Amino acid sequence: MKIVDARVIVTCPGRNFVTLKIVTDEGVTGVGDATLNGRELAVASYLRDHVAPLLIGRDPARIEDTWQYLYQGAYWRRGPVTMSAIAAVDTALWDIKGKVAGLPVYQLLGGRSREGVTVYGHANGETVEEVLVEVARYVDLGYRAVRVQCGVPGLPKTYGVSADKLFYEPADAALPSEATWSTPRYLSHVPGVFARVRDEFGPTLRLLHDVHHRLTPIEAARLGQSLEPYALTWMEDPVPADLQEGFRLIRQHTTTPIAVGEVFNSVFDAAQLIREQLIDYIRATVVHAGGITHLRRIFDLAALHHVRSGSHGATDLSPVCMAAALQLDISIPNFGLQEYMRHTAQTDEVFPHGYHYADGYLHPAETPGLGVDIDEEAAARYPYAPAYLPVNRLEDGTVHPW
Ligand code: CS2
Ligand code: MG
Repeated sequence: MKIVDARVIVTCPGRNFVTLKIVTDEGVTGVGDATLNGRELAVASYLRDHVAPLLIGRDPARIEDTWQYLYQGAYWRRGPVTMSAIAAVDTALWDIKGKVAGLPVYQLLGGRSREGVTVYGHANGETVEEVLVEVARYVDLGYRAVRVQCGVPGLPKTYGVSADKLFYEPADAALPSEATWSTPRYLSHVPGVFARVRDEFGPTLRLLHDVHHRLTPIEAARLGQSLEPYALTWMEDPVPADLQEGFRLIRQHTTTPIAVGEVFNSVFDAAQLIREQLIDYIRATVVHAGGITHLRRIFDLAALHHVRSGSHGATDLSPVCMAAALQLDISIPNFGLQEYMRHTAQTDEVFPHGYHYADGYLHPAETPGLGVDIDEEAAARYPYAPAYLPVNRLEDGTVHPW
């Protein structure tokens, strides 16, 4: 079998997605997600101009060899653009391998380790009262884990808090919008929100919170301490993770578990965090961390160090990424949680998929391969539209990590 075509499809059914479709001479096809939020066309060009020509004529069965060829052969290693492009190729090749074998990809990864993939949804509101209503909505839908984000009094708009419920889109403008941040206002407000949520929903509902990298290590340590009575499952992205040893300071002060990794693209972004057991959950995902092949390597390293998975699953991770993530989630020994932000009906129309939600779990498709495809005719009806994540500033105007 040989690869005869590798098409890059850019579509915007409510938000932008970049998808690679690999076609073989025997008619078997595979898909891979290549979406990099706000930088979509850079990956599309990388794939179209620099990767697709190298794939033609290759044997699609050689997944590991193709990964190494693209990673080592480029000379320029790592980085989100490169690793998203490699991820798309890798994911599409696993899809093809599954179809050729007549098995869902998870069977090729060692088979099931669990009955379903526990997911968490986003309950967010401007006020605590709104948050409580949103948490109840997820509990009613059967969710066992809920991420809680609340507006901060005195700040006009908080990232991760939106008017739309069940679905929302953080990339909200054709040029970046701006949000304002105040650490003192935030730190004084958040513990009270979790006190109310615990009070209302009891001790067993798993609660999570995303800090979006906005604190320094000592501020994060204080937040972690102040949240200890409410027994969070995790505090996410407490600080930017460029300085991995920064997490030591947080760790020395709090037992609130830490999750990080949605912007990671290589095992080397996480190696120190994992080896020193500075985190509890690694949130890298298929599309941004080099595909199934490389993410499995990260999860294996994590398994040796008591770190569990908690893959990113916001709306910018397409149904193709979600389908691939579920194949890994169901098979690895150290699965923790999977984020699940629902897609719009238009997105679901463009990406027909066989995975489904039931009673707090996602279940991967049982069909051969990943169990997802792209409807190219539907995709063509939604042309690319520039959209960026907001930029965050302190009250004095200083640009601040979002
Ligand atoms: C968030 C996302 O889902 C999350 O955990 O951090 O909203 C994230 O900011 C976006 O997916 C970035 O593309
Ligand atoms: Mg996050």
